[in-house]
Amino acid sequence: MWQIIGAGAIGCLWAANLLRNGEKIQLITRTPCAADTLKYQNIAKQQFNFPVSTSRTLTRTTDPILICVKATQVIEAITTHKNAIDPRQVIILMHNGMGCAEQVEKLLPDNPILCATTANASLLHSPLNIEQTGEGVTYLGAYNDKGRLQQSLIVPLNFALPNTHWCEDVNEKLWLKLIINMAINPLTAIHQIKNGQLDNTIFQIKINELIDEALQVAKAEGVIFKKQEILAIINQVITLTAENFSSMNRDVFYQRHTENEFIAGYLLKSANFHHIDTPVINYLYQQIKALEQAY
Ligand code: KPL
Repeated sequence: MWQIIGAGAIGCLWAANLLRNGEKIQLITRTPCAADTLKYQNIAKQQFNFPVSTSRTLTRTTDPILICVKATQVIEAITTHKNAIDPRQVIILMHNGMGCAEQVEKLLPDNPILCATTANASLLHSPLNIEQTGEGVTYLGAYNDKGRLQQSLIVPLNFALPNTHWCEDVNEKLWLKLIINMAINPLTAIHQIKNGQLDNTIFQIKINELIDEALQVAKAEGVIFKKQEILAIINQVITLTAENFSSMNRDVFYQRHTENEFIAGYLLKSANFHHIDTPVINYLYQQIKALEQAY
């Protein structure tokens, strides 16, 4: 039985697609959940209702745990359920931003840990009621040595959501997503605009500057990207998600805690360590922090 911590848009998307293939699922929620049916509309607009079990506590098994809460909630989730986690259980982390896996490894030093990044998009209309709004690639790879032996998990995951791949160097994919989030999320949150509005020249100039900074940091960490390729990918995401609000935009709008520390904050810590000057990233980081403090 797969246990998925976090019944948000992405947790429910994996739950629905694993259930569709006959996998057993338990969704772990922070607050009690009255619903016992997962309503799912796929990208082809077909509707499904899956009976699903939810619980506030983790059941003791040795099966994998997929953690789909936001980066800001990962450590709290692990701490809450730590006593029910078996050291043989594979922990899969799937969220925006970086910096959580290091902390998870300290809490669960014996567990295989995998990191994942997905470009599948989904919208949570109400508890346990989701619509898939975008199809994309998912990469999964090992964070620690024990994780390297878990490649077989790709089979049920790829069967659930096609275009899911095992990646020998998932770190590079995580960095790519981090840079995409750095380019899109703070600007759309500060200016309260949709992703598509970033095609405006004023924002394109800012994106260009912050990509220069982010790529220097990535390079110092041993991850090398070509600037023109990264800019093309970012602008493709901007076009494909033109009508969407980024997750950080919505967090600021609803006055929720954002993933700032795990996106800009992570880049700044690394920049500081490598003595790299990153004024644009720092400015955006401070702006988001100020918005959060004003809630
Ligand atoms: O991941 C995203 C988010 O909104 O958090 C995208 C859509 C890629 C924008 O950064």
